[in-house]
Amino acid sequence: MLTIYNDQHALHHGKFEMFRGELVPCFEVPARADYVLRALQERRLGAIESPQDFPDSAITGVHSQRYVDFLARAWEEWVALDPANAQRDAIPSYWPVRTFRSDVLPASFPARMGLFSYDAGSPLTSGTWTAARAGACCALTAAQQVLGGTRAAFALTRPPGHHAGMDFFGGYCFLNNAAIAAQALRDGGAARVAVLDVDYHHGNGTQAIFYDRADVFFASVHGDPHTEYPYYLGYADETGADAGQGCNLNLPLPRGTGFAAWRDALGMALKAIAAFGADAIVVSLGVDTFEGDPIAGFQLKSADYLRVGEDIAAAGLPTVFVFEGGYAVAEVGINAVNVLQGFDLKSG
Ligand code: OKP
Ligand code: ZN
Repeated sequence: MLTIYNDQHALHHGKFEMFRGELVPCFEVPARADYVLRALQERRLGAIESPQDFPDSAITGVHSQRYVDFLARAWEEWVALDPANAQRDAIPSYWPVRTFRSDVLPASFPARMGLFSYDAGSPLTSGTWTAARAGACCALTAAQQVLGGTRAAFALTRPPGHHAGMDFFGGYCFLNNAAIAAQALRDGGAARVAVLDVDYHHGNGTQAIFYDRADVFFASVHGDPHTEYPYYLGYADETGADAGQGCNLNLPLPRGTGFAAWRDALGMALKAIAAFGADAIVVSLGVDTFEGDPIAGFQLKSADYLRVGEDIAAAGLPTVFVFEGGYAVAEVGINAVNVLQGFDLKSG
């Protein structure tokens, strides 16, 4: 498995996230990627290459220009509010919910930060834009390799991406790397692309980006949003809109679900992707489905991830893996690389 990696991910290093009325240390830390990199090297899974650079147009295919402009300048605006802010992460605290306007961009930076986000758990730091942009370039490079005939490639990136929407950040995500890769596959000639999201949390951003499109199928297995983050999207009755009707499949499962039931759901997602007639797959590879994950509730064991990789390989399609969640830091490398190794063994 070819891996695309860049150490600029470490420039995104949030200190604290808001959780139930207090600031707690961030779960989404640079060490996560370090563990995955080390596991890849130890198992000699294949070449590890640096990303190429891509123009902003590769990002604005799925994100709005005004959101990209906001992100690119956010840190300098935050520090301009108060020089002491250089020592503090930026966290939003106002949001324009229903009845407020989102067509007017307030001059106030905190007001704009709220307009472009949906939670207080995703601190924006001095290096967030650089890290997120480098991550998107990893996803784009992986997609480029797969378009060029490589069977599969893994974008080892953080921060994750699948909660980020067309014009908002949240859930630790700023740029939707999986959506950016899927759009690049489309632009590069794949007529029909599927995004398979196996992270514990529903990929609300990816779903929303492609919800009314017939050319990108979104399938997700995740914790039931009635009780699990992101709560407001990810229900089974969300099947797509307009031309995209029938091109969205949510398979929510109760907290506590173990591998047998989870694997059945994965099988349903893969069956739907085959029926859709996808030419390529982008996998949002979160391993927070692990039994030891501190912020999630499924019960997968490390060895189960080998089977996950095998099942995905059996689809027989060119595949871009994009790293998402997984917060049991010491095990995140074993679990993610088990998926990739299972895939490699099965696909020969
Ligand atoms: C990102 B990804 C934890 C509360 C949950 C948001 C979780 C985002 C997960 N204190 N906060 O899907 O792995
Ligand atoms: Zn997750």
